[in-house]
Order: sequence, then C-alpha cells, then structure tokens
Amino acid sequence: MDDSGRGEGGPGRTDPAGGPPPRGGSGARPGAAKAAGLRGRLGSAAREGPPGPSRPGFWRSPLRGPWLTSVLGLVLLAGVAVVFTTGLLSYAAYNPDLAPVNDTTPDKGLLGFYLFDWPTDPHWLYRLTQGLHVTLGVVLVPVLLAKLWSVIPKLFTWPPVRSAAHALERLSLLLLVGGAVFQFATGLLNVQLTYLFPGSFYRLHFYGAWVFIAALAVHVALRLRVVVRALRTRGRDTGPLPPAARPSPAVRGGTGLEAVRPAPATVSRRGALGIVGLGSLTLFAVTAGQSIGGPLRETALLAPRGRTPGTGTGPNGFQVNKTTAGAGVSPSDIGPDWRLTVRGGGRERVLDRADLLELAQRSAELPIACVEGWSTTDQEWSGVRLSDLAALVGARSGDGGPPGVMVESVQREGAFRSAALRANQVRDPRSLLALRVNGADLSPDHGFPARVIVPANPGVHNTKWVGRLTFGGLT
Ligand SMILES: Nc1nc2c(c(=O)[nH]1)N[C@H]1C(S)=C(S)[C@@H](COP(=O)(O)O)O[C@H]1N2
Ligand SMILES: [Mo]
Repeated sequence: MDDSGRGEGGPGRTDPAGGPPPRGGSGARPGAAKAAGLRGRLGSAAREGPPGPSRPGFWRSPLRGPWLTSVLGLVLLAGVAVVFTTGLLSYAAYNPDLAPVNDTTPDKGLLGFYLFDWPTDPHWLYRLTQGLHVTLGVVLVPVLLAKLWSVIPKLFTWPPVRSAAHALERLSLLLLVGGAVFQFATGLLNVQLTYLFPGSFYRLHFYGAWVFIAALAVHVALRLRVVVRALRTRGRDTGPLPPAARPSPAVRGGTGLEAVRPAPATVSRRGALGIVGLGSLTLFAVTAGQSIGGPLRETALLAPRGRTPGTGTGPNGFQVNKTTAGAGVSPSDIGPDWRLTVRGGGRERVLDRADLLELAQRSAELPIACVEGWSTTDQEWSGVRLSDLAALVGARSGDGGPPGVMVESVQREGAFRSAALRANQVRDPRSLLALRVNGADLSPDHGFPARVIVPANPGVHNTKWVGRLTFGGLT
C-alpha cells in the first residue's frame, strides 16, 4: 500500500489557491522558517487528513470509479429487491397475525401492513420463495463485497464531516452499510448454524431488513442521477486515463472514487466484474442444490442440510431439521403410551396411533421447505385429513367449515413445539396429520407417531411428534 499521498490534489481536498505549504519567506530567520514549516505541515494535515487512508493518493486501484460502482450497485439493487420481497413473503407465510405462537415480532405495528392469509396453492410456493430468498442472498455476497470495496475510499473521506447535510448523508450510509452487512451476516449464520440466535433471529432479521431498506431507499434517491450518468459512459472510463486527459480534481469531486495516482491496471473493469460474477456462480453451484432437491442435493456443499446427514436412504431418507434427540423427545414420549388429544367445539377425543390408522387414510405429495432455504422434492405423505379431525370433534367456524387449529408437540421445550394454522390451511384436502411417508411409517426423526404436513407451509409449521390439536379459538 502506498500511503504517502502528500502533495496530491484530491476531490475537494486541496484548495487550488492554497498551493504548497508555506516554506517561510525570503530573509526569514531559520528558526521562524522551521516553525512556519511545521505550521504548514500541520495545516496541510488538517486539510488532507492524517497520513493513511484519508490521503487522496492512498487508494490506488485503477478499477475504482463511478461506472464500476454503478454497475455493481444496480445488480445489488435488483437482487436486494427480490430478496426483500421474498423475505416479506416468508414473514407473511408464518401467519404472524394468527396467534402469539406464530409471532416473534408482536410489536411490528405498521411494519406488518402487507400481511395476508398465506395460501396453500401452489403447494411449492414456499419452496420457491424461500429458495430464492436464501440462494440469491448467498449469490449476492461477492457483489456486496465488491460494491463495498469499490467505495471504501469514501469511508475515509477527509474531513469526515463537511456540513450538516454531509453528516446526515454519512449517517444514512452507516445505516445502509451496517444494515446490509447485518442482514447478510444474520441470514448466512442462520442458514449455516441455524440457531446461533435462538428465538431472536427472526426479530433481528426482520427489523434489520426495515432499517436496511429505509437506508437503501434514501441512498437510491440520492445517487440515482450519478448512476445514470456513469452508466452512459458505458465503461469507457476503463483503466487509468493518461494524465493529460484526467479530469481535474474539481470535476472528480462529485464521486471521489477514482484513484488520483492509479497503479498500473492488471485487469480491466469488465474483467473485474467477470471475477465477481464467477464468484457468484460458484456459490450458486454449491448452494442451489439444497433448494432444487433430488440428486442435485449432493452438490449443495455449502448447505449443512443440503445433503443427508445420517438419514440414509429409503422412504425416510430426506433431510431432518431437528432429530428426536435434538428436540429432547424421548422414546417413551413417542412409544406405545403416546396419545393424541383432539379438542374443539367443546369436545375432546383421545386417540392412539391404531385409532388414527382406522380413520380414512388420505395421501398428498408435498415438500418440506425450511426457512433456511433447503427443501425436499414432493414426498408422498399419508394419514388423516386435518379437516376430518376437526369434524371428529364437531369443530366448526362461523361459516360452517373447519376452523384454524393450534398444534402442539409432545416436545417439551423450544420455539418450534407449537404452531397455529389458519382455516384455509386446515380446509385444504391435502393438509394431513401424517402417519406415514413414502409408503413407510414415519421415522422418529421425521415426527413419528404423527406430524402435520400442509401445502406451501413453511417447514417450521409442519410440527412433528404432535400431541394435541385444538381447533377454533384463533383469530
Ligand atoms: N416438534 C417440532 N416440530 C418441528 C421442528 C421442531 O424442532 N420440533 N422443526 C421444524 C422445522 S424447522 C422443519 S424445517 C421441519 C423439518 O421436517 P423434517 O425434519 O421431517 O424434514 O420440521 C418442523 N417441525
Ligand atoms: Mo425449518
């Protein structure tokens, strides 16, 4: 790194009239000249900033410039728009307004304005939206890093604050960069380590998203004109310009991105974009398999649950999120003494597994699609329709159809032991209390003796080891 940068004019940094630091007038005494020199150097340090990254000559890559930053910014903007939208959809898919157990952000207020009844059609809807959310989030990481790299000189702008407007703009950038890094980091950690933030991930990621998006909206409003202008150059500003052709510092003051003393180029700006693209493509190749499923699951090298850790092959050979051991469910909890309690309409029925197998058995081809982005292809589940279980106790809502249901697991602790399903989910004929999958009894890890499976439902609401169903009483 070169950090000399002394004597280099930079965007808005050198007062053109100021010239070089005073060296002492002719005929001045040597001591006075020394003092004046020192004063001059101090004055120059105040104008140019302390030695190091604040100096205009410090950043030397010839790649930096408005064109590269604009292209990266636009790609990021388009990607973030999709990630943000699918993120909101994922939030809506949890039906947070239905019951407190579904809602980790009860104080969302207006930030839940877009909530709607999550549909059950098409049955792969959540697979698609959440697969997009996570895959695109991962794929955008190299673009985000490149974008941050391309603007890093501005972090060290000197003076750090020039005016009130400048201070406000810098604050919005702090929220923007902080928000982006925070959202990507929490998202990636959740996907990789799942529960590093037990219970609070959803809150952090939810509120973080709104901070990030608000800052992004301000940023786009402030920079759109610069971006449009930069893109019109079609990358002609590739590589360093010959000194004579370089715009004056005053002209460049608008962006402050180009190196004033560029090092020789080793790659063109388009080449640099290609490298970023290659990084994204590589991440795509080792991630997407977890959402596509089938044989491609094996290619999801970066996805902890993309492959089949210990679940083997056969009818139950697809991903497990939480095992019985992980959830603290003991063999006796799900052994011969297990019972299902069904409540609703003022009545209660207690059934064992044999009773359930005597009720009408239905089947449905449905995936498991986790918020972490992984999903399975359709599995063939069979068991009792949730609507049949509502009818068993005579639970009805105002319109005569089955109402929503509160599902509780025999699992004693943990955020995922319980979920509320809306009436539209209970009423879908494919929504089951499943007893079997792909022609075999459920394995303990997939929820034996009985688990919920509902089309387009986020995986976490497909409760395993169900012990109680309470129909009605939800909003
Ligand atoms: N009781 C209970 N049910 C649960 C969970 C849990 O931790 N406890 N995990 C949920 C999550 S997050 C997902 S993605 C699915 C995964 O189902 P699978 O392990 O059968 O693939 O189960 C859901 N059901
Ligand atoms: Mo999940």
